[in-house]
Amino acid sequence: MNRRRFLAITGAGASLTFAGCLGAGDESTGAYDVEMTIDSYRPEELTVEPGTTVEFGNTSSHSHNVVAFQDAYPDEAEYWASDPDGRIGSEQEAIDDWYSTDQYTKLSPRESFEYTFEHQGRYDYYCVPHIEADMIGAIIVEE
Ligand SMILES: [Cu+2]
Repeated sequence: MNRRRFLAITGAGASLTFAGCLGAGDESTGAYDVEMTIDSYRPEELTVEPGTTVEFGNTSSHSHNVVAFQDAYPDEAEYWASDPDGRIGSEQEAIDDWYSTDQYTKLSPRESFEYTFEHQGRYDYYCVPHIEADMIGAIIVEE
């Protein structure tokens, strides 16, 4: 094994160890741009520049998701949700997904997902199982 390869493997191991330190219920690690607590996103509103990748991380002991309100995003943007493979194309599909056996959008404790916000404007989102607890958030993209 050459040295560069060894360093690459060591690096991956180090980040895995770090992720493993994020205990359930630890709600203020600062490890993610937006954290999912037991029933809220923190911060509830986040302002970023165009092209910023935002990482949403579940630091609670409950499962959550991140689902865009239909049409509550800039005209140029596409529908988005916590489904990295892009199988979810509308709010209704996201709701149906949560109540199906697929749950593509589900983020279990200590899981995270990233989304890059390219277009300026406001992106409102919520958590399907916790909408009644007002688990809603917004990403505001501006220069
Ligand atoms: Cu939730």
